[in-house]
Amino acid sequence: LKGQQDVDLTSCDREPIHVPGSIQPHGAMLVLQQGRIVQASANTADLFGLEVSALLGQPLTALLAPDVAERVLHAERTEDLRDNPLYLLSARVQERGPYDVIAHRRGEQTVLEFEGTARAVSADVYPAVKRSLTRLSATGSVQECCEVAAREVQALTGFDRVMVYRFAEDGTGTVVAEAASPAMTPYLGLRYPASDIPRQARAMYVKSMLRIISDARYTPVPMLALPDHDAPLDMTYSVLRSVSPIHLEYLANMGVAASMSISLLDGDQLWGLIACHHATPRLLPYDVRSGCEFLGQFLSVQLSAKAEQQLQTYRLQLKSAQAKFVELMAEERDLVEGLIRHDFNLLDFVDAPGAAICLNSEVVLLGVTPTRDEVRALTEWLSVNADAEVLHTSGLPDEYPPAQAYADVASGLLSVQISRGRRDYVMWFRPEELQTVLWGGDPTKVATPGPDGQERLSPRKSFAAWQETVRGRSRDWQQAEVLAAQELRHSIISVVLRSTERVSALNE
Ligand code: BLA
Repeated sequence: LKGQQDVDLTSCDREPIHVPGSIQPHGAMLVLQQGRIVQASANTADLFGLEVSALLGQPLTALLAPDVAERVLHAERTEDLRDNPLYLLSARVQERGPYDVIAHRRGEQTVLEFEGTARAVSADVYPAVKRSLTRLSATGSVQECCEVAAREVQALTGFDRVMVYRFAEDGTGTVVAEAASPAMTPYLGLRYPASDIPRQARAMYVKSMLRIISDARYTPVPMLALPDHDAPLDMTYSVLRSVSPIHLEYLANMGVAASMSISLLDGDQLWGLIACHHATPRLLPYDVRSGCEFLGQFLSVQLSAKAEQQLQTYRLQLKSAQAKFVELMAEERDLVEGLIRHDFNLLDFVDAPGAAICLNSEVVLLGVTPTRDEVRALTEWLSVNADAEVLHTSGLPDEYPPAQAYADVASGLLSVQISRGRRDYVMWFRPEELQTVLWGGDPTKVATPGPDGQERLSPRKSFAAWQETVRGRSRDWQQAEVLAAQELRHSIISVVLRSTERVSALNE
């Protein structure tokens, strides 16, 4: 534990958060091996009135009544507790409790966790979750699904704030939906750097779906062990795992006393989290958490299905847009006119705020673009340096330094080559993403001091680093967009060919 307190911010990705050697104090932990207690948390005296020294090396009956102990051992023999914490039973220990006993297996060992919680809500959990699932199934888009999920989780748990936090490819995350009590400052739409949830934490959250910090100001309780059994326990699947002190400091800086998060997966990738905050300490009973975990799994499946549907719809939309262009170009007998003159134009084709058509030494601009001369210079560079029929980049200034001057409007380029020799191109531009993002860690704001009085941890520092990495970068082009551009190229070329045939026929 001591070593962990010394962790500094530069080694965030390396902090071994799965083996903290301690737990949160709202429960107690026992580790069994071959029926004997080989590790126990130091707080058993507080919870059960039994010193750890009286438990280590003893059979489970030293703590639990024989019939209760037998139920635990039976479950160990018969149920699949591997990597999967399961609610086992509610038990009294030495006339105290009742406690929720939650068990899972790690290799040779069985981990038992005792939580003392009010179970009054228990009977309502199942119908409430069922209602939530019905509402989630009735949603249309990914966005709507996230909004409903935030509301439902808030209703199930009573947290002050429930957010759906979605990861981008670069690991940054955005609050895409939020249900919060009116007293909370809204976080909706804000974006946070990747380092706020380091890599090993994300990897762990793919394996275990839910974590709760019931009081972010807690003092961790160390695990004690028999001499030959003191290898630190891997707590990936434990419900009482003591969390990173760095993260606790982060929560304190945010004014959050209790936090819970549920993993949202797309296949085996972490798509996002449902993140919950409470201004005061809060412990949810295990069965409510289980209900939330189930809801998270259901939501994950819904999100993947809806994202796939939306992609299909976008593909169809791109296809019909392309068909429409072919029609317009044929009608106009003039390619450029066909591409720009109508209400429906190039800017509706792929999602970009600017486009340019360079044909027969003319440059036509649409929307937000670099200047005509800049575009002309760009076509010269393309004709010399790019031999691909379709070129796409989300970091143009890196590849073509003159673009640094207009990175704000064209950090991203999707370019279709009609004729390389004549420098005929159709292109779309995307702005630098930095310009379009609302940052949660606003670098211009004064930071709140951490618990030790110093501003040691804040999203602002990682923000500065991120800002450097995304300068001159735009949102990525989707594969469907690149393919659509490729197909549009074929249509344009066939129209160009037809019109040259017409021209040469006239000249003959
Ligand atoms: C974990 N960081 C987390 C978690 C969240 C965030 C949701 C999951 C744990 C939980 O459920 O509380 C981040 N929380 C956010 C963000 C919002 C939010 C972005 O509400 C936005 C609204 N954190 C840092 C830095 C480091 C860091 C700089 O900001 C490291 C140098 C570490 N965050 C960190 C670690 C964990 C974490 C180590 C894992 C905690 C654990 O599970 O042990």
